[in-house]
Amino acid sequence: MTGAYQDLSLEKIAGELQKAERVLILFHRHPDPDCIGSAFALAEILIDMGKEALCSGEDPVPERLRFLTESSRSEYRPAEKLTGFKPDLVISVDVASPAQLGTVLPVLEGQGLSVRLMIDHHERGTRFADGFVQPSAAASAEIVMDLYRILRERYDAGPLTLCAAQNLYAGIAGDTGGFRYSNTTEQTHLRAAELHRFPIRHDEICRKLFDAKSQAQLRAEKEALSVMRYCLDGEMTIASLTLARKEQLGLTDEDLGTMIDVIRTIDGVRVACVIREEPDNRYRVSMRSTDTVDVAAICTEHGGGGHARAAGCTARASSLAEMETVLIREVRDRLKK
Ligand SMILES: [Mn+2]
Repeated sequence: MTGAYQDLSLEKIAGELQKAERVLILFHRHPDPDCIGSAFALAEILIDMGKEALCSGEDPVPERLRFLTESSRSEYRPAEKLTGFKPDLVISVDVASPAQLGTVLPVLEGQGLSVRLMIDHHERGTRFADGFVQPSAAASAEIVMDLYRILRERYDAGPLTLCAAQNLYAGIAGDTGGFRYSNTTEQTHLRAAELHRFPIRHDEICRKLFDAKSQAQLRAEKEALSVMRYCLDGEMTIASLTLARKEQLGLTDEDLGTMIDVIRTIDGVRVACVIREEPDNRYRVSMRSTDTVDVAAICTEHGGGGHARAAGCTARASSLAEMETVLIREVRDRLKK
């Protein structure tokens, strides 16, 4: 459902980008390799076309992804520090719902700006701008590659820079779990193959994305395994982290992203769920499904979004126990179907 917003072709979006002089590219909160890779690759492409391009989002580029943006000619700038930039086009990449833009939206509105275009591949979410949403794309970075092709053929986009190629590869590798998830298609591999024409260090990118772990991340994974419960006859795992425990273990949000991975890979588990307490009775939920259960449907009901097999939301509940009960019930109802 697109509501009042229009689906646009990539040709149309390319035309809008061509006309713009200063482009602000937005990515989602709790950034992942796909949103960072897509945003910074697009910025590089636009800078090559003689434009100015900045990237913004509620959270800065996480430490573990800085290797992607270090050599970029663009930069991350928090929304409140954009005054003076005055973009003539604001475009979001990989953002499924306005909630994922977080505090950026009101800050932009305060500057008289709104998101005019969106490029995304999430199946579910809440549209907030005209744009191109293609759920069959494994990553938003795939769509940025298609957009680049049009900019190259029709307008003055130059050859991809190594930085752009690395960012695109990281986006695709990130969202496909290193080409292992069910979203990986022939098209995904063809696009990745195209990026191999550049001297990208795919081995290094994948090692940094998937293998390299900080000690804090391992503490978080250890915690996930030790507090994890099996529910629904072992078909669901759930692990919760309170604010107090997070503090006690010295963990930051950046350290928590892989907690879900260690509890979703257990034999027989069809749905895995990690709940992290946030201030003011809010709970950040990550869900993964290994088969038919559409976890995006559950997360959408709580204001989030995502893919059928990987989704998230930030929901409200009176307590952590209540949050757990609600989610277990929603999974149970879907397992029965
Ligand atoms: Mn993505």
